[in-house]
Amino acid sequence: MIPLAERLEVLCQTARPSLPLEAANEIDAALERLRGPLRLAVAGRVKAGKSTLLNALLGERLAPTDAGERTRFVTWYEHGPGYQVFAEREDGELLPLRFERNDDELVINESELPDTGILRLIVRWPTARLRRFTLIDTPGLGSASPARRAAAAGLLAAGQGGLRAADAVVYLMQHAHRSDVAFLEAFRDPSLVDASPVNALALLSRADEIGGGRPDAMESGLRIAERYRMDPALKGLVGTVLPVCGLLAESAVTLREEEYELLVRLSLADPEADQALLSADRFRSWDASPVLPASLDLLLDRFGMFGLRYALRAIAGGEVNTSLDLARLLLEVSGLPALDRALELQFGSRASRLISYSVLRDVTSIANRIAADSEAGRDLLYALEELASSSHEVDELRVLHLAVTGENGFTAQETAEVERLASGGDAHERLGTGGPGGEDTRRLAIYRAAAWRARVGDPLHDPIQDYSCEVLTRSYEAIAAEAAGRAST
Ligand SMILES: Nc1nc2c(ncn2[C@@H]2O[C@H](COP(=O)(O)OP(=O)(O)OP(=O)(O)O)[C@@H](O)[C@H]2O)c(=O)[nH]1
Ligand SMILES: [Mg+2]
Repeated sequence: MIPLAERLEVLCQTARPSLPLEAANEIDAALERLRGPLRLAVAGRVKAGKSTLLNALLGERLAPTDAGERTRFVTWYEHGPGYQVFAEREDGELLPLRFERNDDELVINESELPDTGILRLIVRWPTARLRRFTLIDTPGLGSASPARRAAAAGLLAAGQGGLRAADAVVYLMQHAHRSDVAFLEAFRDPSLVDASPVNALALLSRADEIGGGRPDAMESGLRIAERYRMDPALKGLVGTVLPVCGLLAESAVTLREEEYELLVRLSLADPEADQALLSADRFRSWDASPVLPASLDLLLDRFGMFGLRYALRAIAGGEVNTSLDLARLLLEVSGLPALDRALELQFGSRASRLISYSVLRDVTSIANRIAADSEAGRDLLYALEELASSSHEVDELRVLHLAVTGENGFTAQETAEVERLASGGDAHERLGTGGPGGEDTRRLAIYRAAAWRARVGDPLHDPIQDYSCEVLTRSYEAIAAEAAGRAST
């Protein structure tokens, strides 16, 4: 089966010479994305902890964070060979911006930029993480500033010229406010997988603050996230819900030796430390503390009350003996490793499909715009619509969506089977067998195809169930055909 990305490129290249130049250039830019990494947006309400989490994912403090409303512009963190920062104006011009590193933090000179007329900031950085994902930070939804509100909503919904900018989204929620769900609904495309469990996941953010930062805050976070996972409203919108403490994750991945030493000194001040840790105010005004007041402020900013209590207990109890030990422990409790695994499973493994699909949508939207005035545009639009309806990769994503949302009534085991099939892996990965196995692969695929085919036309089925069974039959038939082809060469 020819991959969707390839068919899309051939189709666009064929149409290109007859298209208006501007549209042809836009299409070229959209196709360029097929060769780049997945674009993952971090979204959520103001102060949900988006930029802090993004830094944790990056392993560096590049995104500005603050207790007050901070992120002004949609900001793209892309992999680059060197260090560069630009502002992209709405007319497409790139303005280089000055920046510096201050105490490990990236400080961009953005104060002179106007609130309007700037499409986004682009930070190019040689961070390994960005090879896999381009990360997009967004101003808070519900921001007091209309320009920031529009920027955040525009990125995730229609965006410039109807293009969606992100291939996948991580949505941070502190609580499941009604407006959170309404927001997710707003950028869900019922006809396909747009903001569906296939390309969105939700985080219960700042989970350490649950119950005032008690020692069991993260366990409570796990339980609440589990409840959200079962919530019918969220189930149809996001693949999973995980608790995360971005602050601890960020501190863990950027922990400095001096910070560890300050914590060790505090841990020796028992029992005063226990008293000081009763509240943030007490901690800040801890007169007889063994460290300077400015250091207390710094530690509180970096770790929060839960993190301080957790770290001091671990140090005092001899559980950790080095800054590296502490970083590992904080990272584990922050929930970041679980998030990393979910990102890989949900987005990483099917990145090429998610990208191809969102490029297909972008190009279709360009063709749609020019169709009224250009015959070649109209022809391209028809060809793209035909491609969307005949692409097996798109069909598999659709079935995945139907399975994960429970709309086709699949069991958990069948849903896991669809998840495997819709991954971008090898035949044996898609079949769930241990390794490449020539004849075995073919036989197993034929057997599974037959099992799904037998279910097509079941009188108790609705059309969605029949469609799902047909698509899976074709998936296995294609795997069998490919295995047969390999065996005969
Ligand atoms: N306790 C705790 N505080 C956090 C956490 N994540 C972020 N914060 C703090 O919350 C404040 C806001 O964090 P940001 O990362 O700037 O939040 P944001 O969502 O990017 O905010 P805007 O860009 O203004 O919408 C900062 O003071 C962070 O230190 C967390 O997991 N736990
Ligand atoms: Mg921010």
